[in-house]
Amino acid sequence: MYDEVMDCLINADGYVSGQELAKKLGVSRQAVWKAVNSLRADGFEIESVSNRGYRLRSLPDSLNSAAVKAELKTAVIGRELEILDSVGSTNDYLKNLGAGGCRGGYAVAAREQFGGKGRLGRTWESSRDKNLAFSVLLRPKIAPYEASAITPLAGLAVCKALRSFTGLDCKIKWPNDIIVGRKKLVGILTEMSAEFDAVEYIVIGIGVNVNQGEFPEEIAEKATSLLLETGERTDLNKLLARLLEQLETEFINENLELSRNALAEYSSLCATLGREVEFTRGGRRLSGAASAVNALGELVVNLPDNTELTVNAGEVTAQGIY
Ligand code: BT5
Repeated sequence: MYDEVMDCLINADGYVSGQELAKKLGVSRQAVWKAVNSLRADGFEIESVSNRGYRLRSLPDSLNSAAVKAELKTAVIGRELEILDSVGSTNDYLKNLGAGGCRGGYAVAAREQFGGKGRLGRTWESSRDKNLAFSVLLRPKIAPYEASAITPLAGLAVCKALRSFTGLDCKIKWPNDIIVGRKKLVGILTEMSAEFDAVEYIVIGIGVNVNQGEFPEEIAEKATSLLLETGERTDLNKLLARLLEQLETEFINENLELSRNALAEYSSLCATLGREVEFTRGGRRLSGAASAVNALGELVVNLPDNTELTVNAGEVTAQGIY
């Protein structure tokens, strides 16, 4: 009843009476009243005026699936959306659903994520109700080696959505961190379950620092948030809807491939290109100039002896970023 009453209030033009709602939904006025109270408890501001009825004044600040859906214009991604109150990791939660057969496009976000994962066993920090921590599941009909475009496309989508939503000069740190200036705003963790010749599902996990004003000491130097960069609070529900939309646009338009167009766009937003980078190869520490990203999403590095190497994973530090 919660969702139905909320849908009616969101779509109503002004007041709707309890009686009208009860009749439309085929339930008692008592049931409508209970649903209104649960909505209020979740942060929906609902006015009630005798003889006129209920009117929605504002949507909640904290993540709420109905508030996201009221904004969302996608066909697939996030059409099925679950908002969890608290979870260890949205990626792990969604991988479980993936193993159980949930559909492609399924998305999960959490108000609180207490065991957020980074790459290579690292952790991702996020305070309750301040940030976005969400994951999206895809079921592309491709072989594992064809999945290399997904990570850069996800980075491109998030970067473009944040640029247009906030006006900030967000850039991509290869392969797919989003940064503002020298600091990290977004981390992305892509995980895949695959047979030898077919992908079963891919989970893309995205953490965005939104309304967090302070970070734990260990990351205070390298982390930033939309609040710190813009001085303003951002509506988490609207931002999540925008991010899901841009992910869908990028994945569908590009057919999950890194087309020339997408690669050119990615490269123009990639802050790593043109910088000195360091990485480890065969146990040796190497450094060179990052010159390009190739069609497989790999970083092309020119070494001082004029040889060229491609780097496809692991850790690359770029001078001047972090
Ligand atoms: C990442 O790893 O940046 C991927 C982070 C992905 C997080 C999302 S949230 C939703 C989904 N569910 C999950 O469990 N994970 C995904 P990596 O490149 O390894 O960076 C991790 C490093 O970034 C840490 O070792 C810290 O130094 C730093 N870090 C941790 N939390 C941060 C934050 N909130 N902002 C900026 N830097 C952070």
